[in-house]
Amino acid sequence: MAQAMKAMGERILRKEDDRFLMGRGSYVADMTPPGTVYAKFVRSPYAHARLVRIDATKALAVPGVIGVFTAMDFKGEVGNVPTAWAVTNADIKTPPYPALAKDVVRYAGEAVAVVVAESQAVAEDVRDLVEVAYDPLPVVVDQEAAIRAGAPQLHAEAPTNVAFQWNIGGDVEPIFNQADVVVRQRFVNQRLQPSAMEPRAAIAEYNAGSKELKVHVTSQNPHIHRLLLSLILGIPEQRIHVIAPDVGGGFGSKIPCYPWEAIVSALAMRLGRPVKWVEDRSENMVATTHGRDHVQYVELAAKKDGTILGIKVKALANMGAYLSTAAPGVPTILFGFMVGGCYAIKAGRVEVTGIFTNTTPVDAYRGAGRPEALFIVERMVDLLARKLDMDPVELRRKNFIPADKFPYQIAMGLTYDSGNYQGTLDKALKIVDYAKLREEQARARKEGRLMGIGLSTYVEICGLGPSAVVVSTGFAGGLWGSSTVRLSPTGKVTVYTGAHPHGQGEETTFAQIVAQELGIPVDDIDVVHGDTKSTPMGMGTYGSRTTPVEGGSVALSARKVRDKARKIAAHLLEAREEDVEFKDGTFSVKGTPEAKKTIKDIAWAAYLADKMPPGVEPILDATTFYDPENFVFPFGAHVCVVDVDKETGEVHVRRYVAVDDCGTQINPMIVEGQVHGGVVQGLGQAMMEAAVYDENGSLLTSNFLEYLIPSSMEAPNIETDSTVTPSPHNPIGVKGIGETGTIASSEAYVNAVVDALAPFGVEHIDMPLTPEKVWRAIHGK
Ligand code: MCN
Repeated sequence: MAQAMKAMGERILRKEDDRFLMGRGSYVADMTPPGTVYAKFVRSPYAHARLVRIDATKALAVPGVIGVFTAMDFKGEVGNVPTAWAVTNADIKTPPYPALAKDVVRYAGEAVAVVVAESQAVAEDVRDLVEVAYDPLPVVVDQEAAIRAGAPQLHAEAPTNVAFQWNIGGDVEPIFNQADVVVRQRFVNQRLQPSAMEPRAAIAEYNAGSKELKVHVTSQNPHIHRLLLSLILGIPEQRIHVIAPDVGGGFGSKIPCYPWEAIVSALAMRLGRPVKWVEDRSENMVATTHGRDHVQYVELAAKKDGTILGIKVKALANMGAYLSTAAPGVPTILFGFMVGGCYAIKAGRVEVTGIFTNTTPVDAYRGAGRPEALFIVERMVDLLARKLDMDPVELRRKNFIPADKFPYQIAMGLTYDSGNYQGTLDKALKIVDYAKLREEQARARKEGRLMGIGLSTYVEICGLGPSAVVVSTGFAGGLWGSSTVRLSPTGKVTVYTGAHPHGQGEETTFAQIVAQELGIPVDDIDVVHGDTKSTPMGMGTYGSRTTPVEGGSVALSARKVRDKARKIAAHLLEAREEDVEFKDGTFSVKGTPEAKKTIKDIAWAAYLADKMPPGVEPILDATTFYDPENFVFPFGAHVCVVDVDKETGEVHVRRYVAVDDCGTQINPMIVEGQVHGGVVQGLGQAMMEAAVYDENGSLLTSNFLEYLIPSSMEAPNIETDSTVTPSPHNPIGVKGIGETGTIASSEAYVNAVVDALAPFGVEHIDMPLTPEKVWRAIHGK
């Protein structure tokens, strides 16, 4: 059967892969409008210093240099970068986040000046000729050190470097007093550097005639970028046209509006020429936001029989030197609500302190808050199992929220929409043959071999909004989804979405949704995104929200089109609307099947508009702004089986099984692809990734020799399977899948390694589990 006829649930190849795999994509760096000049930022090598003097004399003497500009040159023109998630009830401090440092630099990599030249090469060379005199100040990079008395201070507005203090949950002491056993652990969820294939880039063009600023930028959310640029530059939004063309991955790091995008825009207006800035990899490592970076103190209380009673968490979140766009919401809202995981825990209390340090700002990174939360609860459950001498499977089963109790309100107040945690766990255990693995492990231990089995049974929150809930947390935007579904006279479809997929595949899956609703072949449906002029105001792609929220909107728009088409069909067929049936793209009259019109016929009729029913407008076209009534909560069970080499500390993943439930699947092949990518990203954190600063605040991991990410050599074979528990409130029953793998996999891996090392009494190792760390744990160092 031709691929084109398939709709939801089908494993069709991605429409976008033709251009991505054949080098036909169109990225910001590929574009060079006539007359383009090139910007390069001069960045501070010091993590904390007073700016004494900037001397551009030598740089300006180089042929081809157009100018060197500092903060003073943009006074009154470029404002500070606003925080879009000023979390409520957190006494949040938002010190100025300047586009270019004025008097003080607060992290190594902060921009102090910008060079503009006729060529990229000259701009790059000249960057090093700008002489900047710094007066170094004391540095603090560690969040625990930053809140100690006498620590260096970053901002006058934030005494003791505290950016915010947030908490959730009530008094857990009464529940803890009923406990027979309490397990305690300190965790370091290390800082990571999102390593998208394409670094960031922007090209700004200003049309003095129309007074319009056009910015091509690597963005996950062009409309949010437009809003933030408007606020920073003081230009009305309708005069800013933001286009995010193909984007080579983001993983959260392309959500924020970065100051340098505003500077490039201001330069284009000043110089009257297009200004292009393309980040190089070294710049990307210091100037693109980092992720995670928590220190967590956790206590889990339980009865002797394994019934979990309550959880207490104190987290210290390193925010870096400034609060980036979405940053405060990540270690609070996206973290705190989820620390109870998929267990029927009676009480929970989470206290989070956001802390300024002399490091690159931290913001969302795949999973954003949820990996930090699920890691805690899944490790704590294993620690409890060890303490009670119970099998971790049995302990989990005992405490799961039962499948017949959904929708289920958790102790933290959220309501999980649907779930069957037992179902995914059973399936995963069957695939690995858990009982047999445990037998094998017992034999291995007798023979002195180290084999470990690690579980992760997770649930996560995604599909952000509903708007009212998200805005109540302090987020400066409703998180609804938007779409227009428009049929041309010949019955082909264009879907305009407020999302901006950048590798996830919605050009295909959104076409599948419309194909399902309208019976039109996928090949006849194009999805347009990423341009503020052609798409409805939209909130972009992150938080695995695109399919549940934006996709929900697409389904609703398609249904509106179908309803309108049915009215026109009934009129043309001289039947009552309720007598007209719709199947496989054709309207027919009940009882007289020969009386029929295809949706294509109706598209043509709606274009001619000469025989329309009274009150019905021409053209098949509908727009929906869909605000979901709840979040969606995907879940699953991952099992990791490892062998550890006692002599070298090396870990070999023997099996990795992921059974996930993201509700109705639109394209199971894409779902699996997302799980693969997500799992490898989570394993990267567990195995090797870590951003490391020295005591002077220099990022030691500023290239791919020092900052290790997993390659195909380290990535294990990932066996995927699924169950399907639709979300009851979503128009198409879907939940997100884009982050589940990352949220689930690091704890599955660490649980497996710690399980392998149980004979040595090892209870915990902080990530990344490098061979050296594992070896030290084995040898008691
Ligand atoms: N899908 C499906 N059925 C479902 C759920 C999803 O067929 N029930 C499909 C979707 O239609 C889409 C894909 O799976 O094609 C992922 O959808 P979704 O879970 O809605 O996630 P988003 O599109 O919102 O993507 C965001 C998510 C996040 S938060 C990060 S970070 C991430 C990720 O996706 N960054 C990525 N995956 C990435 N993949 C690539 N290639 N590049 C990135 O930067």
